Amino acid sequence: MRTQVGIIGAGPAGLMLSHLLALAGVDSVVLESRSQSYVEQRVRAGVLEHDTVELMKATGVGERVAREGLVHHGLELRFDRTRHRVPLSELTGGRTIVVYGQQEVVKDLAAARRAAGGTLLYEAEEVALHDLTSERPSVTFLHEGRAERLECDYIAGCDGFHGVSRPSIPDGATTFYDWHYPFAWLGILATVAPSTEELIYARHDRGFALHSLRSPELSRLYLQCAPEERIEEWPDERIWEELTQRFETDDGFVLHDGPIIEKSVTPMRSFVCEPMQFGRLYLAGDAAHIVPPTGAKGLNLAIFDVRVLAAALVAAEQHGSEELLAGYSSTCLERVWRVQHFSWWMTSMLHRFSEPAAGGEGVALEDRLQESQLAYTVRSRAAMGALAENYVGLPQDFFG
Ligand code: RFL
Ligand code: PHB
Repeated sequence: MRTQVGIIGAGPAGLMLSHLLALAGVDSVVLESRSQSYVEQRVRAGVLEHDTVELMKATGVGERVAREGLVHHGLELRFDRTRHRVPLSELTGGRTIVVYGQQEVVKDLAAARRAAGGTLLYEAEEVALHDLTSERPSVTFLHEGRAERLECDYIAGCDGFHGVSRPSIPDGATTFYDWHYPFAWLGILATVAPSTEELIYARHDRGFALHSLRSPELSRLYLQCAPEERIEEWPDERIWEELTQRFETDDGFVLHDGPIIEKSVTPMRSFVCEPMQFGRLYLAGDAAHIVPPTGAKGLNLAIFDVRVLAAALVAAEQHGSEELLAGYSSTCLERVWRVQHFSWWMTSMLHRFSEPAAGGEGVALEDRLQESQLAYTVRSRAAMGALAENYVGLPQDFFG
């Protein structure tokens, strides 16, 4: 088998890359280890930045997000039993975010690739990368019981944090920056109307909680828990009780509960691989970096990477110019580090790092710092503006 660009992984990064390349006339093959239904049902992100949605619309995969996506103009920070609205659009010259499930983005992209005759091979096993520093790298794999070899000009590693692409780079060729947080998120999807119109990020002595949504009938909520938390110890009633306490306000906020249809625990880390490239292998999305989900950035960053990578691969394939490819990693990393900082900052401001102090004594320094930072953020228009412009996504031209 032969193609111009071999793409490992059919998540948002791999599928969007294949889609953008096809629009420019560059051929690709996407190899995915999971089944199509697994990939299209995996519940993950929900917040799309302004430019992510604009890109979907501009490239012909935005019809459903335009119809079904929930456009939001603000969010709420909740602490000390009090609500504080952050008017995102007002602070960013009219930019918005759109709430639309990641699996819906994946479905839309995969459908577009299939309609255009693209090759997506699901349930590819034993995927292995070869000859990355040669001009003819290749990928071997098993598909429907047959051993295959895909010869390519370039390989895009879009296979997420646990994929094979990054580990195929020899030791010492890249530097890893890695940080684990001392907590995780327990996430649920519930068939109940959201108790809020806008997302609520709540800081509470019992830990962080987030109220998000998917549709007028589906709510998505998260609560901070221990990294080693066992999901079996969280029956539905316990989850709702905990969430109710963390969202309580002095003005009587009511959290509606309902049947929980999905539950999972996500550990939190910050990770960057520098450079995002080795020989003719280019890493994009979670394969190259992980951000804690408090900033709602991972999927958006993955889309930004492949937008840069697609332009660079098109220049190389169609004009023989590798200049953009040479700058791929440094172009992406500017945004990656800005987003890393924002995600770390949101996480640090809203989560509980230590156990609640007994009897109110010995309150940790970080508690006081969080309280001060939150109060400043909602009182200062400049501070709120900084949160808003990062949250909706800094525009393309910000990084020069
Ligand atoms: P993905 O989505 O992990 O896709 C990688 C694909 O590669 C496949 N794969 C392989 N294929 C072939 N061979 C192999 N050896 C392979 N190994 C793996 C996998 O099966 C998979 O299909 O990475 P990609 O495309 O880079 O996309 C990144 C996003 O998925 C991720 O950053 C977001 O989900 C992060 N995230 C959020 N991002 C946002 O922008 N906004 C949000 O609101 C948001 N909320 C979240 C999140 C992530 C969460 N979890 C579960 C980690 C909320 C949560 C709880
Ligand atoms: C979600 O809707 O899944 C979501 C929203 C905001 C976040 C993370 C996840 O920060």
